[in-house]
Amino acid sequence: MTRSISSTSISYPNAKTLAPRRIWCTLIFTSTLLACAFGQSTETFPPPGQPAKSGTPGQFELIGSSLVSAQQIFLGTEDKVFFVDKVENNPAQINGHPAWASEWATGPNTQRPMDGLTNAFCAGGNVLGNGTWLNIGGNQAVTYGGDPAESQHGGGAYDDPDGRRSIRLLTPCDDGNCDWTLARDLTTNRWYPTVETLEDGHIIILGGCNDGGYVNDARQTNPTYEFFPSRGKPITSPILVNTLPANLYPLTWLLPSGRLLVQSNWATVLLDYKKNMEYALPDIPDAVRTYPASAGTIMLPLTPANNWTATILFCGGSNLQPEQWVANWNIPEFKASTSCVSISPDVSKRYVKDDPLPEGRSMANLIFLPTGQVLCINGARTGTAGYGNQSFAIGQSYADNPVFTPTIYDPNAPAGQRWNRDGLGSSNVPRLYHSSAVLLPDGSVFVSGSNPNSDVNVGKGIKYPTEYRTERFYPLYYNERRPQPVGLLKQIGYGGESFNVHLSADDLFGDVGNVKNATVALVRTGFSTHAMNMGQRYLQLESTYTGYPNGSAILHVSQLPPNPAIFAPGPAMLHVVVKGVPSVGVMVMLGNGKLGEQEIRAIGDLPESAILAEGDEGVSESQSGNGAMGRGGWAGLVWVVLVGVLSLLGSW
Ligand SMILES: *[C@@H]1O[C@H](CO)[C@@H](O)[C@H](O)[C@H]1NC(C)=O
Ligand SMILES: *[C@@H]1O[C@H](CO)[C@@H](O)[C@H](O)[C@H]1NC(C)=O
Ligand SMILES: *[C@@H]1O[C@H](CO)[C@@H](O)[C@H](O)[C@H]1NC(C)=O
Ligand SMILES: *[C@@H]1O[C@H](CO)[C@@H](O)[C@H](O)[C@H]1NC(C)=O
Ligand SMILES: *[C@@H]1O[C@H](CO)[C@@H](O)[C@H](O)[C@H]1NC(C)=O
Ligand SMILES: [Cu+2]
Repeated sequence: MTRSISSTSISYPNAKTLAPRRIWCTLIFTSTLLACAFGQSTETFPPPGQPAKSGTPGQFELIGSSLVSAQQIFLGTEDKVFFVDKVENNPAQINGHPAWASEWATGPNTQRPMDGLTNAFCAGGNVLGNGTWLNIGGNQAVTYGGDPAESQHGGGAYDDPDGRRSIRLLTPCDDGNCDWTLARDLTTNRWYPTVETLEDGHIIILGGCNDGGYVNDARQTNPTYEFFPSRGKPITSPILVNTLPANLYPLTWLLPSGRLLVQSNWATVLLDYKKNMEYALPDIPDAVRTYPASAGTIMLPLTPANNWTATILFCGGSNLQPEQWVANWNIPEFKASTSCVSISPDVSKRYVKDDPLPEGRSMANLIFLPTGQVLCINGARTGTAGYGNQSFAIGQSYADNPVFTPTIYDPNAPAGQRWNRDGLGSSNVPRLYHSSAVLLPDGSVFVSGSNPNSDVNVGKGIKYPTEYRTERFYPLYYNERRPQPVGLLKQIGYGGESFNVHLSADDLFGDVGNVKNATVALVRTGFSTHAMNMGQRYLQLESTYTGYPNGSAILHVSQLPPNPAIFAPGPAMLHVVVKGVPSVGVMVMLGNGKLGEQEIRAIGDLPESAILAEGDEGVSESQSGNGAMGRGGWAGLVWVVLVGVLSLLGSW
């Protein structure tokens, strides 16, 4: 790919267009200089190919049995899904005890057990700006049946130390040689904490409790937040103080304004973590969305069309009143909510009703597809998260009536038509409490887990066992020929020079007009647990296009908007979507790959979109080959240099 001064910017000056061109030549020129000066990387990926395996569009495929149950999963590299389970009697062993962590290589479909080090039961997780994943908090050491162990320092039946203060780190690898390590402990216990990545690639850790139960209570709550790397003692959060008992795993998103939206039980606030201030927003309507009501939640796509404004969607959950959060009535029969509501907290304080789910659901996972549509998968029509030995439980499950058929939300569809399950088949595997899902680079969705049991519980006649069966779900685009874009950057900055992505006539399905709808999207697939994918986010980069008479085209693509609060630094998948068909994703680094303040650059301007016809002036001259410039080109270059130098001297 050429990254010389953009040829489109310097072709054919003429009287009519000189002035605007002059301005954006300056921008391009200066941003090129800035990019050089600050060492912005221009390394690109080889074009992604076609998916390595085939699948049946709309259907699930059982791909094997996991080594540990998938309470928590994340995509760590383009090939590897990492699992973290609670400590339990999984048959897979590591270092002389049952494994509660593992790795699944999605290409070869092979696995290896990993040492989870301390009890990661209902931990939180997310990724740092430097690409290292964190798994935070957990439960005390346990023995058979999930009962407390005699020793909190290992050596019992499962040899698991207390995990409540643990910060476990994993820098994912593709050679099978990476392992979890422990950082210095948290200062307080956190079972069920939320973890969110911040503008500087550090993370904030919110909430949790000391020793669990169906819900939280005043005796054991930890209504505080703290940071990693540490910024000192935990800070008390009023919303977490005021929202007992359903305040575990508070639903939290970094907003483009730099504040955090925190939704807990019925309450909502904006948290300014830099000033330790909370600002009340209205209560959420219709249902409790936090654990154990466990709605599906997601920040909708941030796009040029919505000016990268964050809208958070909450779907399902359970309309339980405060006195009902006790496990002494028939919870598994209680109908889950169908209600979907959204809020755009940076621009409006109001919750807005959205199209309801086709059926009530607790524990739905909302998973981004590379198209920006949202797959709603897993969960139950009745009951809630949680388990116990009460007689009303189904086995030990507090939920019943699994939903086996996914449904897809299209944020661009008109109201009333956003949910659609046309062409989607069903799974045979109930995915209830402690199930998870994550998007894979080929656009299929990895689905695993479900374990409403205090310890491994498998065998005949068990309705909701400890689930190891693992599936891939293939969206309808799965078997289409995928675009193979050339020129995808390995590292994307906050602002900076635009880059060119080449699409062949085949990539455009034989119609250059399809480039008009082509989009370039970043997806952070997130850390999946308890019907949340912490850190999950979708952003469409700004782009324009030039289509050529031979049917190929170039997408001119801006880097990220110059604000890391819109999309925190760290790894993400990059896809080009043509006619609703995504390229196989490549894993890019957003920001400089380091913890700390990110460099912000001026946004380079983009050429105007055009589909050139045969004989359009300049096509052959300015675009043919790399660097062959006609007379107009040289004249343009002189302009650029002159104007650039003048502007640098500050006389413009
Ligand atoms: C990322 O930062 C953390 C915290 O400083 C550190 O432990 C980890 O090794 C870093 N990862 C990489 C890949 O540099
Ligand atoms: C629940 O039942 C399981 C299986 O019988 C048992 O191992 C466990 O100790 C029980 N837990 C509680 C809290 O009673
Ligand atoms: C887009 O958002 C930014 C702040 O993030 C604001 O400065 C700008 O005015 C907005 N543009 C439009 C067209 O609303
Ligand atoms: C492509 O974009 C046009 C105009 O924005 C729109 O009418 C059309 O529905 C889009 N097609 C697809 C397949 O998204
Ligand atoms: C199509 O035309 C463009 C612009 O002239 C050129 O860069 C590209 O190489 C051509 N592609 C093919 C396959 O001929
Ligand atoms: Cu849990």
